[in-house]
Amino acid sequence: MAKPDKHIKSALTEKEGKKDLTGFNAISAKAIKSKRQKQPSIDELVKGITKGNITALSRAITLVESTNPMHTTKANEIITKCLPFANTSIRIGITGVPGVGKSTFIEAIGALLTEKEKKVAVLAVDPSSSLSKGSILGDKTRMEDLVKNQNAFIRPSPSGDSLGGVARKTRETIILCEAAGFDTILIETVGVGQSEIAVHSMVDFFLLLKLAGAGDELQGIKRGIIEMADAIVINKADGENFKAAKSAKLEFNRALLLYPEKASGWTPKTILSSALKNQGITEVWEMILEYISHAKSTNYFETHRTNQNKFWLLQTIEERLKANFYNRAKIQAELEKQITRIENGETTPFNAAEYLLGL
Ligand SMILES: Nc1nc2c(ncn2[C@@H]2O[C@H](COP(=O)(O)OP(=O)(O)OP(=O)(O)O)[C@@H](O)[C@H]2O)c(=O)[nH]1
Ligand SMILES: [Mg+2]
Repeated sequence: MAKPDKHIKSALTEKEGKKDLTGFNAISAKAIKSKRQKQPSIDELVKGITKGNITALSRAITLVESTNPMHTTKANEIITKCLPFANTSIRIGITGVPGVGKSTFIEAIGALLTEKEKKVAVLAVDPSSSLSKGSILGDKTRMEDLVKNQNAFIRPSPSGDSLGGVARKTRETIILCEAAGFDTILIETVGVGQSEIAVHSMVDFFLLLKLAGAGDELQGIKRGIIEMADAIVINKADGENFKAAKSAKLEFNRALLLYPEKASGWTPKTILSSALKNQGITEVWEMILEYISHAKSTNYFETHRTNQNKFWLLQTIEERLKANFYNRAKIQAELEKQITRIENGETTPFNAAEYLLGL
């Protein structure tokens, strides 16, 4: 693929460009124009992606992540054209509190899978990363072997102000990665907010990483997340921690029995791992394969994906309707007035809502 930056550089170093400002501008404009011309077309990008070209894939993801409406239109077309090649991977969500070892675990399982000739894409849903940037840098350094691996592709979390926006971008990125031939998609998310619900709604298998010895409160894990998990992996089961991890496993196994049966008919499993020492990783992968073959044999795999698509359809409509409503100038002006009227006892919240919705 052409390198537009190189092109500009060579155009700008031409003698005339240096001597004469007008000429420089002309050359510069020419260079920019040619840069624009060198931007790959939608079809070129799609072709590149389906051939497994990482540059094309990255460019398309950048379009998906862009807030420029022109880019969004282009991205939508690319996604539509990639759809027939998508839906082919196993999508795995990995959650757990900060520091539990998600990135280290992904590095370990990523190494195992690429050894098995699998192509692994690692994505992240972390709406807070646009503020802190910390986890992006952290992830890249903690997955230093995987970053260099030819069969792995790591894309940090897209920045975005809303979880809905980040989730949409990640879902579209999954489609692009699948079209590019990635057969295993790992999605990391920090288990402290709403983001794990979003990730749970875009994966086939949801894995919760936990630490031994810390209560659920300490680990910031809500009951709902345990209920969503297809497996609990107690990480850092090494050194002095090993004993505690073993008893935590028994405890979780007992606790899991109290949860209602999952729609998939799958009984969640508990596994010990040390991502750092590369222990228990194969066991986790074998369990995931067992789950996938179970889910496929019962047709749950397909039904689940269809339901997820329905969920995102409705979710997107709701978000759009809400945004359209609140962004209207009339609503923005009237909302405050109605709040004051409620405070003054002049109207009720229900009447005010009726009034605003009727505007
Ligand atoms: N002893 C031990 N340490 C581990 C293990 N897995 C990860 N760690 C260490 O725990 C720390 C955090 O690991 P990460 O993989 O960055 O954790 P994370 O869950 O991705 O963290 P965030 O991205 O910040 O949410 C690092 O210092 C790791 O080396 C393990 O199995 N055993
Ligand atoms: Mg991490």
